[in-house]
Amino acid sequence: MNKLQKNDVTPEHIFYQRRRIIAALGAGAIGASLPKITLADTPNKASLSSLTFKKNNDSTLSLTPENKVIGYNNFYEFGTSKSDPANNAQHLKVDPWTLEITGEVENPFTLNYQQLLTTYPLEERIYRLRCVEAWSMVVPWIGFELARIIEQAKPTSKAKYVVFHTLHDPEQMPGQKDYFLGGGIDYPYVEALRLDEALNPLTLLSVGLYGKTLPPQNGAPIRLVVPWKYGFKSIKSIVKITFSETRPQTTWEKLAPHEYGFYANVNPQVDHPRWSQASERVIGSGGLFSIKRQPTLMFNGYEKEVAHLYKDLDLKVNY
Ligand SMILES: Nc1nc2c(c(=O)[nH]1)N[C@H]1C(S)=C(S)[C@@H](COP(=O)(O)O)O[C@H]1N2
Ligand SMILES: [Mo]
Repeated sequence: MNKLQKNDVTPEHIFYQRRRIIAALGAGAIGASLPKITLADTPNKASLSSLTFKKNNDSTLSLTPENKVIGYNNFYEFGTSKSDPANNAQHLKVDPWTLEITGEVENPFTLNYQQLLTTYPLEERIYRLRCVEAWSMVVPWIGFELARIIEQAKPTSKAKYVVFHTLHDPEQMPGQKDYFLGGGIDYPYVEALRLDEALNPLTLLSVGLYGKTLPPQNGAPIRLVVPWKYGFKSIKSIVKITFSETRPQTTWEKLAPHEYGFYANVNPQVDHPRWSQASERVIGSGGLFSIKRQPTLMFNGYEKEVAHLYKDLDLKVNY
C-alpha cells in the first residue's frame, strides 16, 4: 500500500478503459477490473551503464528521489498501472537498436545503440516533467538537443513537422497485444512537434537519467523530453523520426481529441475536461497524508524560452 493511492486523480486511461469494459462486459464486472496504482518493488538497476556527460550546476529545482522517477511511470506498452512499466519492461532489448531518421530530409541516416550514446556530446538537463494527470517530478535527464539531429538530417523546404515513433514489438510489449493492458491505445505510439518547437534548445533527446543509461521503464534507449509540454508528448523508446509536410494525428489526440490536443502545452488556465490543470502533486514529497501541491506554471516554468512560439495562437482552441 502506498501513499499515492489515496491522493491520485483518475489516471488518463482509466476513464476510457472503464467505458470499454462496460461496453464489453456489462456493468457488473467494473469494480474488480479497475487497475490499482502502486509503486513497483525497487526496480533493477544492475544492467544500467554510467554515462560521461557535462554536469548542470545552474538548476535550482529539487530533484525527485530516483526510486520514484524509475518506479512511478506511464509507459502503456507495458501496462497502465504506475508500477507496470518497472515490473514488465526489464527484459526490453535495447542493444541492438536502430533509430532511423528519414522523410523530408536531404540526408537520411540511422544510429545504432552505441552511436546514440556517443555521436553527440551529452549533457545533464534538470527539467520538471508535468503529467496531464496533475502530478510532476523533477528529473536529471542526460541527453543532447534534438536540434543536433535535425541539423545533420537537413530538412527540405517541405518539412513542417517532426514525427516520432515508438518501437512496435508486441512480443516484447504486452500492452500492444492486450487491448485492456495497453489502455486501448492504437499502437505504435506516435508523437510530433512543429519544426520550430523541435529546434528549440530546450527540446532534448534523452539517453539517461541520474548519471546512468535510461531504465527501460523510462524509455530506453532514447526518448524525447519536451519540458514545456505535458508528459505524454515525451515519447519513449523511439525507433524512427520522420520529417513531414503534414501534421500527423498523434496517439492521445486520436484516442480522445477533445481531451488531448496536438500542442499539449502546460497551461494552468486551460483545464482538461475532467481535471483542473491549475496545480499539481509533487511526486516524492511530503509524508503519508501530506503530499505537497504546488501551482502549475505557464509552460511549466519555461515561458521566457517558448512563449514566442505561440504568439499567434489561441491556446484555448489550440490546447
Ligand atoms: N511510448 C510511450 N511513450 C510515453 C508514454 C507511453 O505510454 N508510451 N507515456 C507518456 C506519459 S503520459 C508520460 S507522463 C511520460 C512519463 O515519463 P516517465 O515515466 O519517464 O516519468 O511518458 C510519456 N511517453
Ligand atoms: Mo502523462
